[in-house]
Parts: sequence; C-alpha cells; structure tokens
Amino acid sequence: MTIEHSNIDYSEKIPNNVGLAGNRRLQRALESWQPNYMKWWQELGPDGSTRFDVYLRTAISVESDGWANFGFVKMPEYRWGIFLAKPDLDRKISFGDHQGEPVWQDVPGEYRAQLRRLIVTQGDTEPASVEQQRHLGLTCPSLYDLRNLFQINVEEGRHLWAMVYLLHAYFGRDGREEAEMLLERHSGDADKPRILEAFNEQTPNWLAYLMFTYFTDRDGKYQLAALSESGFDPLARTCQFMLTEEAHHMFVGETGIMRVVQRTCEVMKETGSDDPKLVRERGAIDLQTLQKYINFHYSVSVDLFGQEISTNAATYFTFGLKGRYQESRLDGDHRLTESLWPVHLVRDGRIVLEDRVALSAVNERLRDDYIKDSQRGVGRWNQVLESHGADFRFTLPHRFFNRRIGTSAGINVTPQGDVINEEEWQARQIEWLPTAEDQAFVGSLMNRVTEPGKIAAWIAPPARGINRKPWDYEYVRFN
Ligand code: BYC
Repeated sequence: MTIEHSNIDYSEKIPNNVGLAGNRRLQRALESWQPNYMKWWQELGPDGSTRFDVYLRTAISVESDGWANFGFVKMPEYRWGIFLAKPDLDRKISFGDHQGEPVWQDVPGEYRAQLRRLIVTQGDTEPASVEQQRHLGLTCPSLYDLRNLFQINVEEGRHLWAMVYLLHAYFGRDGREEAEMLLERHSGDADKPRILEAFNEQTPNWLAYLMFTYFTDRDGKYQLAALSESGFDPLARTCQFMLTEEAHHMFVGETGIMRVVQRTCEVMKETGSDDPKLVRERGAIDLQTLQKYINFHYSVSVDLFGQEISTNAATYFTFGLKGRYQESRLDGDHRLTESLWPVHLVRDGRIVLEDRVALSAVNERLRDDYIKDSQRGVGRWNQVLESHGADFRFTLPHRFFNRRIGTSAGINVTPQGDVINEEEWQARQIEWLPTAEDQAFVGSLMNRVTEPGKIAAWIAPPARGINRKPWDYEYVRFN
C-alpha cells in the first residue's frame, strides 16, 4: 500500500497528511479506535483537566519552518492526528544487508514480526508516560509549568496515534489487536504492566517529572532517531516528525532543573549556608537530593537501551529496520560486520572495556551517544552553581550504577564505578538514591500555584515564556 503525502486536513475527524479520506477501510478502523483512545484519555490522562482552556501548539504543517500553531484549546478537544514528514522519493536504505536498495513503502513479509515488535515497544511508552504524569496538574508550581505539562501530554498522546496508525495501516488484524493492547497495558499495573521498566516507575512529583523529561525523553530522542533511519519508510517519516516535538520535552526538563538549581542557589545565598537542612527549611531542594534524583532517573533511563551485547539489536540492524544515531550521515562501514566497538562489561566482578563486533554492540553505541548528550545539560546545571559561587558539582553516575538490564544487572556498583558487595550496597544506597524521606520532603513542597505571575518557592521562574508571551501569561484558563 502506498499512501500519498498531502497537507494536514483539519476538517476531517482524524486530522492527517496521509490521505486517510482515500482509504475508507483504514479510516473506519482508526475511527473505531478513536473512542477507545478518548475513553483512555478521560480515565488515565491528565487528572481533572476537563474544560480547561490551555495555550497549546498544534501541528498545522510538517514543513520544517513554522509547523506549529498556538492557541487556546479545551483539553479533551485537542485534535490528535497522523502526521508524517515529507517523503524523500529517492531515499535508499543506508545500512545492513539491504544497503543501497530503495526504502520500502510496505512491510517486507520476512521482517514483519520484528518491525511490529519495535513499533509496539515504541508505542507502549507514549501512553505510559501520560499515565505516569496524570496527577501532576494538581500540584503545578505555576501556570507556565502546567501548560508545558499538558503540551507534553497531548504530544505523547499524538505519538501513540503515530504508532497506532502504522499498526492499523500495515499490520492487518494483529496490528489492530496490538493497538487495542496499547490502551490495555498500564503503567505500574501488576497484571498488565507497560513493556519497558522505566515506564512502570512512578512520577510522583514535579522534580521526578523534570528529571524524567530530561533523561527519559532523551532516550526517546535517541530511539526515535535510530528508527527514523529505518528502511521501512512510513516508520522513518513518522519518527522524523515525532522528533521535532520531542525537542520541547527535553527543553522542559533541562530548563526546569536549571530553575530548581537557581532557586536553591538563591536560598543558599540568602542564608549564607549550603547546609541541606537550612535549604530545606527555606522550602528549596538541597543539592544532595537533586543529585540523588539525577542518579535514579539517569540509571533507569540508561537501562532503556537494552543489553550491551544484543542479538535483537544486531538483527534489527542487519535487516535495515533500526539504524545507529544519524546512520545516514556516518562515514565508514554501514554493515558493521568488520568493525569493532568498545563495550563496558562486568568480568569476574570487575568492570572492563573490551572491543566487540560493532554489529552486536549497536545498543551500547546508542547508549554512548545518549550518555554524551546527557552530560551537556549537567554541565549547564553546574554553570548555574558556578555563577552563584557554589562549590558543589553535579555528576552523572557510572553507567553501571543501579542497573537492572545488561551485564551489570544484579551487580552492585557505586556512582563512581566501584563494584561493591550486597551488604555495602544496602548500607550505602541511601547516600545515592532518593529515600522515602527524601521523596516525602519533595512531596511536601508540591503545592498548587495557579495565579498568573506566582510561582512555588522551590523553583525559579523561567527566563522567558512560550511563543514570545511573558512567563506570567495566563497560559491556562479554568472554567
Ligand atoms: N525493560 O537484546 P535486548 C520514548 C528486554 S522512550 C524491560 O537488549 P533489544 C519516550 C528486551 O525486550 C523510547 N525489558 O533487547 C520517552 C528483550 O526481550 P526478549 C522507546 C527490556 O530489543 C519518554 C530482552 O530484554 N522506544 O519514546 O535490543 C516519554 C533482551 O534485550 C529492557 C524504544 O525503546 C527494559 N529497559 O533492546 C514518552 C524503541 N531492555 O526478546 C516516550 C524500540 C531490554 O528477551 N525498542 N529488555 O523477550 C527497542 O529498540 C528495543 O526493544 C530496546 C531493547 C532497545 C528497548
């Protein structure tokens, strides 16, 4: 099946640029999924947000310039739709066994199971994050932050639509069944949990949410980038457009943490002390607690890249389904059978770096790209500390700290990268990961602030607002 690209049509029940009106069967199938999606949104989407008017951006075109339109939208009336980046008619597969062949507009029969699995895994994370964040609106630190939360939530909802479209359009009956399942598994559900572990964790407060959007959404960036190299063109184009939305989510995380650090620094200056106890008494979050949150969210997100040595990943690569980060722009070997890649592994209780066949290490290579990118924001947070004359510096823990997936799963590693025994881990993990007491403290700061121009005491206002509006603009209007 070939679907022509056209402009986004908002007069349709499901806005799209994939010519849905010309494919009645597909349109009917998606229209029958739509009420289930709406039911899910009402039950597990943002709590108590019905009837709010929110200043949201909506895609009006997929052109790289000016695709976004800003305006007030009543929350459940957001127009979720199906948008693919413009096709590149000459695009060739850039890696694996099919390197140099034209990209596929249909699913190759022999790769169907693997492709479906990738799409389902990607799709599963999107509604999961909405579920994880559903109560946060009740404790927002400002209207600006509330608006950003809702913007992210509606976009994650749209990303679910993007994957459901692929399942319906290209995978027949089992695709439709998978689409149903995406609304049946739920974050943290004992019987039907979400597929990847990070998406079953709780996002209990706004600090956890800002960390999540910085660290976990960044996994989204790298996974989507790898999928946007796919030989299956509809998947590649879907992911390309999703990536343009993802950037704002990570911006929310990066600047959000920066604002928390800023506020903590201001309080330290006011009290003339960096004593965590005094910082807490003044209603800000001490730097040690921030570091523990970094440790937790980073390590959980690092797990999302899978095993260091992975036959699944090698298969996806060889088949041309999922590439490396910016595969088509990389020089050199695009089959990876000859090259090597250095991989961290645990050998006899010690962490070693060993060269492995690059093909088996593509998960690790993507993780390396992710780690480098994650470091950048940490550097910016440290600049805030430096500019306030604080001595403390944030660090990313060792890649094997607190891991559940990969060769270091089940092995206790300190943030500095020392392997320790279980007893020491039990005794010392309270130094490295948020404790129940830390969580309770952060939770105690979470009071709802919804007056324009007002902001909670634990976070500084943003440097600027959305779409050139002032930060104290009335971004959400309650009815
Ligand atoms: N949790 O060979 P391996 C986003 C399983 S985030 C649980 O390494 P593979 C977003 C694995 O399934 C981006 N299980 O596997 C962010 C496999 O199971 P089987 C999401 C895990 O397949 C914020 C086994 O362990 N997108 O978009 O190479 C807000 C062996 O592992 C985990 C994607 O992930 C885990 N963490 O790697 C909203 C892209 N890790 O075969 C949205 C699609 C591994 O033994 N997914 N396992 O039953 C993939 O590319 C791959 O599934 C993974 C795993 C990279 C995740």
